[in-house]
Amino acid sequence: MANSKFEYVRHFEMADNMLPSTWLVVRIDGRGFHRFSQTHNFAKPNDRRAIELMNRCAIEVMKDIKDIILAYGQSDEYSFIIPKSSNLYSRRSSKISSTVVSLFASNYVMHWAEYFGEDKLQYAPCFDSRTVCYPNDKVLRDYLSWRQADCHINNLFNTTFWALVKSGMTEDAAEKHLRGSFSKDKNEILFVEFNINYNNIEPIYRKGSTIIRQKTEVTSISPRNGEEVKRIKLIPTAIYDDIIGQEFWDCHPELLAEKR
Ligand code: DGT
Ligand code: MG
Ligand code: MG
Ligand code: MG
Ligand code: MG
Repeated sequence: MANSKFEYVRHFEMADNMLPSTWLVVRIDGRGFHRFSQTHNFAKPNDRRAIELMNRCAIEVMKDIKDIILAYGQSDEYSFIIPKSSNLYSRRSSKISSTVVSLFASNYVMHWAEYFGEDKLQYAPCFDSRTVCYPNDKVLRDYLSWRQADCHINNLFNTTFWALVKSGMTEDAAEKHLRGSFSKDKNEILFVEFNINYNNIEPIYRKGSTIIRQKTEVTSISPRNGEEVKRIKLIPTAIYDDIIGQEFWDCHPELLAEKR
């Protein structure tokens, strides 16, 4: 008997398939990472271990979910891009969101010690997730530009704020000092007072991390004759480029190509 009398309850489930032929973006974001970063003594303004762990999780997600063509991350968030042509999980929104975020969070816990060493994980981290569809390439690029601009604005602020605090200003005073300031003011404070040229700060902090599938030569040992075999594979790899300008997209034309 395939059917039971209980099976009608299936019809209470609502379809949540995302529009076909649109870009899908899954964005995950750490829940309460203001507290999480304090509890785990994240370095200010940027903790290299935390960023590299986030990147590792995104890479593991992309290794598992092959439909994702690019991921962009900064702070406690990551966005995963799924192309218009994808039919992943029949484009069901909650199925896609929940699978991506669950994989991400379990990898975060699984790989924590590789990045934080003796600094133990104090409590279970949690991430939220949403899937949004974007109708065309322009809106998708504007979405990614929005996230990278957010990274820049926050990083410039945080870099200046923590430089002021580390030089002896109270957090309240630094906050007041920077209120209403423009980018050029913060660049000037960094340069004049701290001898920091903001543009020389490592791109991983200024630009965030973009994971793309890069052609990489991998060497394996043939089980047949024990000889080395070299092959080109597409390996998800973190880069720290500007993704707002045209140049990145010209260098990677496959990302926006219709057919894949
Ligand atoms: P939410 O997302 O509404 O649950 O709340 P939060 O607390 O996660 O806030 P959100 O996502 O707007 O901001 C991310 C927080 O994580 C923010 O307080 C800064 C912190 N954070 C992220 N990366 C770093 C880092 O590398 N170093 C430090 N010190 N803090 C970081
Ligand atoms: Mg958060
Ligand atoms: Mg928030
Ligand atoms: Mg966030
Ligand atoms: Mg099942």
